[in-house]
Amino acid sequence: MQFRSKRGAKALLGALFVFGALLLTGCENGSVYGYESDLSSVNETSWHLWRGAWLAAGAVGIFTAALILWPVLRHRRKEGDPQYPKQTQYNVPAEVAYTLIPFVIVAVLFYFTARDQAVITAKEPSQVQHTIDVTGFQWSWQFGHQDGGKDAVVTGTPAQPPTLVLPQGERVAFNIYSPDVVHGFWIPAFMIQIQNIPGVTNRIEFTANKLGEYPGRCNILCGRNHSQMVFKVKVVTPEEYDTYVESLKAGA
Ligand SMILES: [Cu+2]
Repeated sequence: MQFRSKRGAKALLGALFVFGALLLTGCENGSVYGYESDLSSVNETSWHLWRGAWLAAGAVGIFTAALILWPVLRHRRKEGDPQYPKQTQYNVPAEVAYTLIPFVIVAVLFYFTARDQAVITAKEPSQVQHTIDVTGFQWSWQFGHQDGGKDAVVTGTPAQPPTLVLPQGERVAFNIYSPDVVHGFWIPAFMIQIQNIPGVTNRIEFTANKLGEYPGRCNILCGRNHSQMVFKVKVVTPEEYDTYVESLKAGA
């Protein structure tokens, strides 16, 4: 980029500043970060980590852009300057700084990630009100509602994707199975994904907070019809949930 005048440089810096300010002042609760902050118990933790990571990335990006643009704009070669500026490699303070600063960034991200992951994956058996077995198979999903015994099972097909019905405000434990290859149980709006691994039972617990319907998907490339491994999540009131499980039993 060539700037004929200082005005061009100032305009660019101004645009960067406005962009940065917009990024940093994103609204508190909306989906400006692509997710809602309170749709599920996972969002309540993950959303803040997600936002924090974006803000940190934005701050680092703006700082780095400024470090690049400052010499580019202010220290351009003038008439009479030598072809190359004075070379200053092996500057120990500079090298220590650019080793230390990335280390600090990674350490901070690691700390918050580990802290929040512990919350998200915590098992609280005394607070679990329902247990659902989630089996991902080539190429659909099966949801077994343990409240209803062996018969309260929904099995989907690629042509008829199943619906996972969840009770609003009640903590559900999910046992995650696969009989064939690795699948990924993913509910994007709930900021949750956990792998279905053959021979391993993964477990996750969470609470759906708001009534509504949300798309679910497999997010591990698992074979030819991977793209058809979709399902729907429907959050209903606890009373409706009980009625639903009863109807599954009766219909079986
Ligand atoms: Cu799959």
